[in-house]
Amino acid sequence: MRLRAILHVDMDAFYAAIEQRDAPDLIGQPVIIAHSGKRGVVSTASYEARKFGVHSAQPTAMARRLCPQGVYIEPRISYYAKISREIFNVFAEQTPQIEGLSLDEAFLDVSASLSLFGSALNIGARVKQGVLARTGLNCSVGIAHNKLIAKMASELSKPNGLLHLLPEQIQSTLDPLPVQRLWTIGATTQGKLNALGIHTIGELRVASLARLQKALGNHAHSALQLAQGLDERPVQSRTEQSIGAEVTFADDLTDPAEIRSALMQLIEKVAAKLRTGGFVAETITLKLRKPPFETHTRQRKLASASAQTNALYHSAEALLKDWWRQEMPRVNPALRLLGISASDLRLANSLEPSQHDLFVSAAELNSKSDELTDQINARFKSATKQLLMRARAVNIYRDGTNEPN
Ligand code: TTP
Ligand code: MG
Repeated sequence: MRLRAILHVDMDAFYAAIEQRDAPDLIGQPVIIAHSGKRGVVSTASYEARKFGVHSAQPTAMARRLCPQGVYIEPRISYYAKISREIFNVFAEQTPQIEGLSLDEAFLDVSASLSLFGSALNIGARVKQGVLARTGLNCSVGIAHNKLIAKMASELSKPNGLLHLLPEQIQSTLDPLPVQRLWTIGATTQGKLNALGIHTIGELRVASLARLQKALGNHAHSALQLAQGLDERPVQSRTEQSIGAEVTFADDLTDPAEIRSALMQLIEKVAAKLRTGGFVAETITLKLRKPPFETHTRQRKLASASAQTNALYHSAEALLKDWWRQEMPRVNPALRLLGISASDLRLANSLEPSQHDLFVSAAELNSKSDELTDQINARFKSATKQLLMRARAVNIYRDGTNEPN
């Protein structure tokens, strides 16, 4: 059987590296990209700052205690998303098989590109050169015959690394590492494994399935597979993917106004994810469950591909209305679960509307207020707050008193 060639590319200290690139006097300094405010958290920290114990998801207040001399910068997500699109353009020059995991991270299946570009290592080097030339930023590239090992290889190679783990090197490389280094093994599973006396990947690899099943149940088999470096999951390129969100209500909803409000919250979430990933969607699907378990789906194409909250909401609401109309004549119409998914994804056009346009179209206005909402969402997690702030964001921009940068 021919082995696949998979690359995992991950930018080094992505947000911090961008800020250092833009202000060269920050190079070599502990730079911390963090939300300010009482409950703000750190998005990321430059490698210089990590020496002080500063890391992603840490409360900003704690980072300030650990590294008071650090340079603290508020994240500029939509700017980073723009740079992310340039990086993904470099990936697209190597292969169409790209699975983006976040703004700064993707799997590339380059199996079919080998005859064109030579070895996988060659392609990895091309990616690094291309990203550096186009953006001035460093990334790390891991290469292997599956996603699990490629991802671990890029982590092991950081920063600015390039590492191809060959099948015969996998066992000896993985065995000494702690189990939590296995991609998809989280803190809970780690705790359960540690309780069994299993700390390293090597110890997990030789553990008996029966013993693992007691602690991990159904996940025992896949944990063993991971420890053996086995992973058959395909690289799923964007067009096959969808972005979605769903909610199961503690009490079935019967009030159309409440259902619409739940729909708006889901749409906000999905639209923000689309924008963060730099996508627009052509199709929207609504999933509706009546108590107890009867599930319906309704789908429609958007008038044009979009990631704008208003456009997505407009289509989803039409689908919801259709469904509700059909359910109305029945006794006690109620909704237990509501889900939204956006599919037929394409890369958003990176062309920005001119900054100097005096006449801003409704679509541009929406996209500006969406951009503001993304920044606000990053700060305010509570759904009610998001809705309130969105309403305010639209007004702020219409007034022209506080234009987004
Ligand atoms: P990561 O790739 O996890 O981190 P990184 O690129 O900053 O550093 P490295 O990969 O070299 O270890 O995440 C990419 C970006 O995503 C990161 O720059 C900031 C953002 N991010 C958050 O906002 N919050 C988080 O909790 C994490 C993990 C990342
Ligand atoms: Mg990264």
